Amino acid sequence: MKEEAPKSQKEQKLADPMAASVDAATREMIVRAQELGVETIFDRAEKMKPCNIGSQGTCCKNCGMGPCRLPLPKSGIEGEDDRKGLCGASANTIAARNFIRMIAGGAAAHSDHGRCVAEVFLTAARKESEAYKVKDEQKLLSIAPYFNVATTVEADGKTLDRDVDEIALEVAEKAINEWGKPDGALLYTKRAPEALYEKWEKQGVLPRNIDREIVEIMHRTHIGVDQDYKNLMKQGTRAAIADGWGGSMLATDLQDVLFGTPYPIQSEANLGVLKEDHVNLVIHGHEPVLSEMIVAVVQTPEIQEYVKASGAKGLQLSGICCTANEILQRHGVPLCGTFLQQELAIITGACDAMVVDIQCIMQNIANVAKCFHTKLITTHPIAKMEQENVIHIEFDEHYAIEDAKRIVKIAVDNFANRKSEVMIPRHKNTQIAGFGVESIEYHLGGTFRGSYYTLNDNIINGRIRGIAGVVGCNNARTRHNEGHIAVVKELIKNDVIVLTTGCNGIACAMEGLLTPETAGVYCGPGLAEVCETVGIPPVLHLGSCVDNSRILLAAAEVVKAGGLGKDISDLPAAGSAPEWMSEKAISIGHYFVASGVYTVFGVTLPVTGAPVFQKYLFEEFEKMYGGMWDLEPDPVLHARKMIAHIDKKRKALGIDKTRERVLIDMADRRTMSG
Ligand code: SF4
Ligand code: MSK
Repeated sequence: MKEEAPKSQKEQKLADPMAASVDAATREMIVRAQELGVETIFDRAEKMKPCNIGSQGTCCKNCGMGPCRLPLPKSGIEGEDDRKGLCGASANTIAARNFIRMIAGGAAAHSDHGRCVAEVFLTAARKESEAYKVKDEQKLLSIAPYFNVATTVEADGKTLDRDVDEIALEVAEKAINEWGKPDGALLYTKRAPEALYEKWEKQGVLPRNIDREIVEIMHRTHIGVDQDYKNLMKQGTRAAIADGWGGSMLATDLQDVLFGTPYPIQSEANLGVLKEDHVNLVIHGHEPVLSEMIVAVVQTPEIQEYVKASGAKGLQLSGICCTANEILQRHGVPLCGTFLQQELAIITGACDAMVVDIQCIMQNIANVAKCFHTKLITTHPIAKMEQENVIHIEFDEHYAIEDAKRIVKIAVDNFANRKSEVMIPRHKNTQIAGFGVESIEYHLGGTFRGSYYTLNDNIINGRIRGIAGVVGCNNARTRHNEGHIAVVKELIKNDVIVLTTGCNGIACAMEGLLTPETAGVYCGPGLAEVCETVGIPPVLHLGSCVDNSRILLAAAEVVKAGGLGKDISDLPAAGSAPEWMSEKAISIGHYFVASGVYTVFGVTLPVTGAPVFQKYLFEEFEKMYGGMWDLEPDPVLHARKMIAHIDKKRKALGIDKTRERVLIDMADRRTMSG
C-alpha cells in the first residue's frame, strides 16, 4: 500500500507560528501544541474565516425574520443607499444598533464588575467580612467628596476628622446607588473638565444611572423602536460615558480603597515566568476580589508548609488578562501572558491549576485542560463552563479566605499529577508596572502651578510631543502582539508618551518596553531625556481594562494643571486599540471619543458596511465632543495618524514652534558632545 505523505501545515489548516505571533514564547508553544495535537485559537483562526457582512456591521438578527444581511456592493454605494432589512431597517440603522449593543455589552461587563466590587466594599464597610477592609484611607478620603460625603465634622467650634468607618459606609451606600438611582446624573461625571461636562449636558447625554443606560440600549435596539442612527448613537454615547466615568471608574476607585492604590513595582512577563519545579497557579479573568485573597493566602505559613510537603520548591502565582494586571500592579505578581496565550499556559504542562473569574476566558481552555493534568476552576456564579472536567467553586466574599485556601490547595495537590513532559519557553522580560494618576503626579509633578505642572511643561516645551492611551485586547484575526508593539514603538520614537492598560500593557511588558532603560533604546530624544531624568519608562502601565478610567482622570489632571487648553479635546493626545476584539473595547473606545479623544482602532470595525454611519462616527462626532473614531489596520500608519492629530492639537495650542526649537537644541547638543 502506498504510504501517504504527511499533510503540510497548510493542508491541515494549522496556524503558521511565525505568521501567528511576533512573540518567541508564543511561537514555541504553538509548535508544541501542534506536535501534541492540541488545537488552539491560532489553528481555529485558519479553519474558520469571519463573515464579511457581520464584520462590516450590517447583519441584523434582532428579530425572528432575520438574519437580514446587507452586503456592501463591491463597487460601493452609488446614489441613494436603498439596502434594507425585511422591516425596512437601513444599513445605518442596523450598523448603529449593532454598534450600541456592543457598547451595552462592554459597559455591562465593566459595570457589573464594578457593582461586584461595590458590594464587597459595602460588606467590608458593614464589617461583615474579616477578609476585606479599607486598606487605603487616603484614597477613600479623596473620593468621598464626589459622593457628597463629608470627611470632617464641626464640633465645639472645631473642625474634626470624621470616623473613617462612617465615611466608608456612607461612600459604599452612595456608590451602589449609582447603578440604579431614580433621578439626577452620575456623580463622577463632575470629575470631567467643566467644558466637557457642558458638552455632555448640551448634547443630552449625561448618564442618569448605570443600569438604566444599558437597559435602554436593549430597548431601543429591539425591532421597531429607534430607527435613527444619530439618536441610537446618542444613547450609545450616554451608556459609554456611564461606563468610563461610572462603572469602570467606580471599580477602579473602590478596588484602590479596598486593596491599595498601585505604585510602581517591578515584576516580569511572559510564559517564561512559570517554574517547572514550583506549583504553578495561574489566575485569569478580571475581578480582583478573589485573586487578592489568593495572593494573601499563599503567603500564610499554613499554605507555605502545605507547598513544602508537596515536594515542590515553592508556589508560583502568575496571571493572564486583567486579573493579572490587578495583582501585578498591587503585588508584583508576574504576568503569564495576554488573552491569546491562555491555552498556551496550559500546554506548557506546568500549569497545575488555572482559576478563572469573569470575562475573556475562552471556553476552549477546558478542552485543552483535558489533555493535561491542569485543574480548571471557575468561581463566579455568572461564568460557568459546560465541560465536565471543570470544577466550580463558587466564591463567597463572606468566606473569602476559606475559598481561596481551597483553590490553592487544589493546585498544590495537583503538582504530583503532572503527566506530560513540561515545556516552558524561556522567554520573559522585566517590567515596571503600577502607575496611576497619583504616581504620575509623584514622578512627573511639580510643586507649583498645579500637580501635573512638570508633565505639562514638558509637553509645552516639546520634549514630550503628546500623550497616547494605547489599550485593548489581542485578536486572532491579526498577528499576535504585532500591532501593539509596532504602534507603541512608533509613538515613543516620535516622543509621544504612552499610557497603557489591558492586554496592550501585557504585550508591552513581554516586549520589555516597560522599563526605564527602554527610553534610551526606542524613544525620540525629547521623551528619552524626560524618562531618563525622572527614571520612568516611556510606556506607563496603568492596569486593567476598568483602569482606563485612570487615563481619563490623568487627562483631566493635565487639563487642570493648565497651559494646554480647557478640555481633554484640546490636549495633544490620542487613543488606540491596535488589536481589539471585545465589546468592552468598543465601549472604551466610545467613551474615549465622547471624552474628546481621537481614537484609532486596528484590525477592523463593524461600521464599514454603512458608510454614512461610519462618516458620522469618524467625522461628525468631532463637532459635538471633540473626539472621533478612526480605523487603521496598518500599525505604523495607525501611529502616524495619531501623531498627525497630536501635531494638529499642538498647532491649535500654538506650541508647535517650541517643539521645533527643542529638536534643534538636541541636535546641537549631540554635535557638541560628538
Ligand atoms: Fe431583519 Fe428588521 Fe428583524 Fe433586523 S429587525 S432581523 S432588519 S426584520
Ligand atoms: S483582558 S478585554 S482581552 S484587553 Fe482585559 Fe485583554 Fe481585552 Fe480581555
